[in-house]
Amino acid sequence: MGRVLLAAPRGYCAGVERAIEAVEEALRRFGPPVYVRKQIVHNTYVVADLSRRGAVFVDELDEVPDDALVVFSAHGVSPAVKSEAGRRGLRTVDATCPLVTKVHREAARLADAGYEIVLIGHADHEEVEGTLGEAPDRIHVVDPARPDEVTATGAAKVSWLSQTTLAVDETMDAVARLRERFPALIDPPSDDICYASQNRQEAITRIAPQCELVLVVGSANSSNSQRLVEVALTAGASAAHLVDRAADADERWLDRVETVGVTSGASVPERLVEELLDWLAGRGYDHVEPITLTEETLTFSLPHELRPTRDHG
Ligand code: 0CG
Ligand code: SF4
Repeated sequence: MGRVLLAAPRGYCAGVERAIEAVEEALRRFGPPVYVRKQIVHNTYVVADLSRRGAVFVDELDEVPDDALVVFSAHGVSPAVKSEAGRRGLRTVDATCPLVTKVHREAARLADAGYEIVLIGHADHEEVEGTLGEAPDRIHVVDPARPDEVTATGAAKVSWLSQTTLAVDETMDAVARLRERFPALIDPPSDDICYASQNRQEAITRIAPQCELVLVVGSANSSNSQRLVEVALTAGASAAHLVDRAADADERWLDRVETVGVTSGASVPERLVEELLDWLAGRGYDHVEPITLTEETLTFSLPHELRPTRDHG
């Protein structure tokens, strides 16, 4: 009766694969407990699963005992957190996504070169807190939806950077507004919005106009997942919702719906998508058409602290 358009790429990105693998490898190698500062990735299922296996998630380093091992999450940490860990002599594994680290380096480089930096992003997100920590006196965080609220810098040299998981179109609109305010605004040498965010947004954009309903699997605090809901609506879906699990979906959403678009955020295990597809099949949406925009092949090697040590024997 109904059909499902299943977007690809969806689900795990290279940074999430690596971060989860880092916690698993630390558990294998050192045994529990392995402390993790913040959620390793923003997915309630992943966090619950790793907790069951011996990971202990904490908000701040003061909750980590002195002799413990602590993993920094994929979203990155400010230099102050790293110094604190160093000062306490904690053993650390840095699972920050290399694409987030790239933004940190760029922020530090621009600040050293005397730039003021407008960081487009959500101030309460861990990634933005971490990047801001690279040069708190020189970075001004502005919400992508409200670029006019940027605090005037007055500096001759102004550049911009962004959170990696923003909506591409909204961010470019924000940059255009900023340029009106700061005509000398310098673009960063490369995009900060990562390949995974861009690909997932493009894939759902392709499908959304044909859908009366789009369901995005992802947790409420996952920035890239939230953006997929917004992008689907902008692209023409009649309705779009974020669901952590199939159990959160509401049958009333299916009223007069013929085509459902399905995708998932970069931190979402595929089994949660399968669970949602089962839920839909049970309600007559059993014809699933995969729509693949592009194949992703990028992988990142484990954090260096966990790479196999050379056998000197
Ligand atoms: O999309 P954000 O930055 O909130 O993170 P999430 O953990 O959901 O996925 C990518 C990463 C890291
Ligand atoms: Fe890295 Fe992008 Fe994945 Fe974030 S969403 S972990 S920046 S690849």
